[in-house]
Amino acid sequence: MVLIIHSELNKNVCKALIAAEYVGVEVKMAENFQMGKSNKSPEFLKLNPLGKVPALETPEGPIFESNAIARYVARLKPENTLFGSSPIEYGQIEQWIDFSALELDANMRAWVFPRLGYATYIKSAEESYISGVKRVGPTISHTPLLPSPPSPSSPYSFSGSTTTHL
Ligand SMILES: N[C@@H](CCC(=O)N[C@@H](CS)C(=O)NCC(=O)O)C(=O)O
Repeated sequence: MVLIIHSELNKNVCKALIAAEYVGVEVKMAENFQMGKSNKSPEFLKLNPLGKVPALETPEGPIFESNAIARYVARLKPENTLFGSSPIEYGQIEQWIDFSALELDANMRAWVFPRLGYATYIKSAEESYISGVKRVGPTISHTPLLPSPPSPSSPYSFSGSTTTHL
């Protein structure tokens, strides 16, 4: 089974692509995807009415939200324990997914977007987001490491490293 994911190549779509590689599921990027055009098309809006990427096509229906897509992919092979195999493992995995999205990603986006011209720059707000990022740093540097995915065959794989941060 090959699943098609609609997106430009960005950090959000990479969540699913990385999970797919660990689990051994084939996820392909939709061909000729054009950000700002493809994601506004009627076909895409059937996958995600918000018009945001990524969106995944599955045989049973579409899924949007990058974390939900990554979780879906991670659970596709019951014999693969990427998503854990006990309540404590499920809890710890969800903990890191939420930590990444809510503590790290949210602060980084809010810090960087005004600098890129996507939002209004407010000095005091930037200082608060920077201290938010600095606060999570020590936690990240103490996270356990996962082994590299077994097959580095995907064009999106990160070659050359033997371990990867969770
Ligand atoms: N919470 C969503 C965020 C999706 C999102 O904001 N995607 C951006 C690209 S990274 C997008 O599609 N922007 C286009 C738009 O807002 O119209 C997820 O994790 O999938």
